[in-house]
Amino acid sequence: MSMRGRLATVLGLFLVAVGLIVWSVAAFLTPGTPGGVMDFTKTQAAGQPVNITAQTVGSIGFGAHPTWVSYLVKNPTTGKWVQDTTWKLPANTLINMTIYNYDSGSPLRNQEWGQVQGTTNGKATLNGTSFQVFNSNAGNGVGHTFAVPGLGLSVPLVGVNGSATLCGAAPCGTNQPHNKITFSFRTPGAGSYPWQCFVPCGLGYLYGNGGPMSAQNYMGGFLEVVR
Ligand SMILES: [Cu+2]
Repeated sequence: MSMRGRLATVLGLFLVAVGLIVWSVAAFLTPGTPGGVMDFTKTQAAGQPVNITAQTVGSIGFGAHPTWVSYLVKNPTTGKWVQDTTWKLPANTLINMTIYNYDSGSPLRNQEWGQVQGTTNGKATLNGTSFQVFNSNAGNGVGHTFAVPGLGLSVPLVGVNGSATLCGAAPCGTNQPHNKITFSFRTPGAGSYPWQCFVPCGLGYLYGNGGPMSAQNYMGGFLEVVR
């Protein structure tokens, strides 16, 4: 092969490699499509605690309803953010939850939702500080709750300052205004346990309870607990 031919081949291969790198980075950064089941049963040894990382955003920024509020969850294997609220979990196992809330808040209509309920120690942490109840009439209020009625579990997700420039499209990064909320709970025996947000955050819908509030993969989903 001539020098020119060899150079062309090398250049061609280089461009293919660059293309592949750009494609994989873009694929990683683009959130996954909703509708699947996020499996948390295979990423740790049997009986070991399961770590779940989720985020709540004021507007998802993509898909059929880009302006809707939504939850996203981090794929435990790939680390990729996915808009998927059906989580497969092992039974009788400690779950360590970390939720990054990127949304602003407001006073709760029912102050009961400001109380942490059903976690292993009856508490949660807000940016590293332990709390049992959050007074939503103070500060930035509450944006959402993570609640599993069947487990008596409910944790308020304290809002960020609404006058700041908030993350406008998911997945949001920790360089954007957020509150980090952590708590732990134990899964019961096998079964399907619905979870949801109880803050009427469906802006523009009747009483705030339509749209994302009543749509799976946005403000609610299922814990599919398996043996
Ligand atoms: Cu909500």
